[in-house]
Amino acid sequence: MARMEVHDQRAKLRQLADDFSWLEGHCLKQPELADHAAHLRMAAALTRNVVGPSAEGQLPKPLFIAVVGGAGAGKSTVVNFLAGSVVAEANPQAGYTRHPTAFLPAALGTTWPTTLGFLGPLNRLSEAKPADLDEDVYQVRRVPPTTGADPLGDFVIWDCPDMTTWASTGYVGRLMEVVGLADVVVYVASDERYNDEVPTQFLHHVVRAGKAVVVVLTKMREADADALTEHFRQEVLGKLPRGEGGEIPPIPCVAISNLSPEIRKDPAGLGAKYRVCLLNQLLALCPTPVATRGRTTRNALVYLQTAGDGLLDVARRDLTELDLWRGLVEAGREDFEKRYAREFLSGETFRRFDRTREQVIEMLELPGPGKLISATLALLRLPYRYARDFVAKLLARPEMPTQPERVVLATALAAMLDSLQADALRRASSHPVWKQVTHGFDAGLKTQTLDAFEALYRDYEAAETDELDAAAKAVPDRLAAHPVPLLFLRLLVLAIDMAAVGATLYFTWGPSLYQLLLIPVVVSLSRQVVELVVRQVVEFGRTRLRNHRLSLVREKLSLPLSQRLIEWPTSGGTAMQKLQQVLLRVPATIRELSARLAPPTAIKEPAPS
Ligand SMILES: Nc1nc2c(ncn2[C@@H]2O[C@H](COP(=O)(O)OP(=O)(O)OP(=O)(O)O)[C@@H](O)[C@H]2O)c(=O)[nH]1
Ligand SMILES: [Mg+2]
Repeated sequence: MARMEVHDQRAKLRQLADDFSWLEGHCLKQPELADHAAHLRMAAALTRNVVGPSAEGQLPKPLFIAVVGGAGAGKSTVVNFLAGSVVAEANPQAGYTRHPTAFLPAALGTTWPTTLGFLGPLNRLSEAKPADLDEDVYQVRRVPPTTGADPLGDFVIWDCPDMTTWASTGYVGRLMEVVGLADVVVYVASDERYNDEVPTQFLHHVVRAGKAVVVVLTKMREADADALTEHFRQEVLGKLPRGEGGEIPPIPCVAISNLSPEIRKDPAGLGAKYRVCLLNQLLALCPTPVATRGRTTRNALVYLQTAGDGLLDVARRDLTELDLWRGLVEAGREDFEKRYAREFLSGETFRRFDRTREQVIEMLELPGPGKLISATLALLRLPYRYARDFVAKLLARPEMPTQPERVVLATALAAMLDSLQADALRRASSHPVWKQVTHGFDAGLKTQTLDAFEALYRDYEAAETDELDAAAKAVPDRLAAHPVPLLFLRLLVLAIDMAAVGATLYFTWGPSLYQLLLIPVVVSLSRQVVELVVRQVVEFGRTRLRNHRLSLVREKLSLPLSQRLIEWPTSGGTAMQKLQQVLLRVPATIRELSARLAPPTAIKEPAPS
């Protein structure tokens, strides 16, 4: 691999482990996701301690054994049996061991993994300290050399803290880090607490992570050994989850019955019977370092893939709540628009259109010599005009004072924000998204949104002025641009007048003064008809403008503002934004790693029979 590539891959692995850790923290904040937290912690540990070193071509030696179990189960004692001498501090106080200690066989020399980020958050102690030191540290100790070949010469043995309180964040993180590293996990359970819930749950995680497991049952009476083993097989091992698709070897059970203090002090001599049995089972699971580490890595990748698939579960609740937020904002936007239509548009008369009407009627007057006719007709209609204006004045209702448009919009927006704030507050205890939105409102989200509105409004105002002008001038402009149809309309209007006059004269023939009085009435009537038609045309334009105005408000104001609000929880470096980032990044990185480390093997064609 080129240097660039190595560097790139390291950064990606580090990012992946960090993302898992971040997701774990995210889950710990939500009680119903606590179960995922353990998965994610395991995934982070596997990334740092198995996948990372393998990707960098770390040698399969040393292999790692992690000895785990409930408090006081006898883990430290089992470590001594594995090492063949008393190296670990066994202590009657349950929960004594508080940080992991690695015991290096003499045969291994100074070999120690050097991958960056190895054992993640744990710092290596430079000097020996008591096993009950309760800090995020680990220590490395040497096993004194034995006479003859050491059967576990390739293995580092880890004495681990218990997992009794592993649901809390305390020292269990240290345990998980080492379990992630392990090629074999030795699970110790004592007779009185062999079926405790928390250690058993932990065993489930270990198996799902694809670790090879050896069970050691301790402290039972010699006579009960077989019965207890059988019981454990059925009650605990029988209920293990199925693996994630990796190759998980069967789980052997070794019984170490109640040991006298003398045997405990001499594991390789007086305790040899138990020790040999334990070593045999363990070594049977580890044919060669290459095969063993290969399995650990493959299973880790399988686990990471399923962890990647499980991410959506982690985020499902968040995404549902985000959808809910989106729905609330959308509903708020619709209310906002309805309120604008009701409180402003429906009362808005667009006075500008009154001028349009007059303009159109003027345009219908005859030009040139026709002016004379128009003037005559106008003269004849004079009494009608006065009467009409007089009646109109009588009937006119005082105009309703409407609020300025900007005020109506700003008020509607403020109301929408208040209602969103109340909604978020009501849900604040149900999910972090709402808490975040509530904090946002406390920190001025409303003012920010109203400021954004003011800025958008300037744009909107410019657009609406142009639109009003264009809409009002539409009919006169069109008439002016088409002189032939205009002339036709003018003649039509004239023809109506003439026809009315002609018809009146014809039907009431026999000249008299009354008949002459009828003529102003008739031309007034025909004028009334023309004006009605013009009014209808202009009114049509007005309605169209109202609809347009609503879509203009939507386009320039309500959509951008609601979009802003919808995106608010997932922008500006918030937890939700990070969540979305991580959800995209993690599966992509895992796919890439899997492709690089375990290229899919070609499916073999079945041999023709
Ligand atoms: N009687 C008897 N005591 C044992 C046996 N095995 C271990 N012990 C004692 O039980 C106590 C706990 O054993 P440890 O090996 O320290 O257990 P552990 O699982 O490491 O415990 P923590 O580190 O405290 O979680 C110690 O005092 C041991 O000496 C046994 O077979 N019989
Ligand atoms: Mg211990």
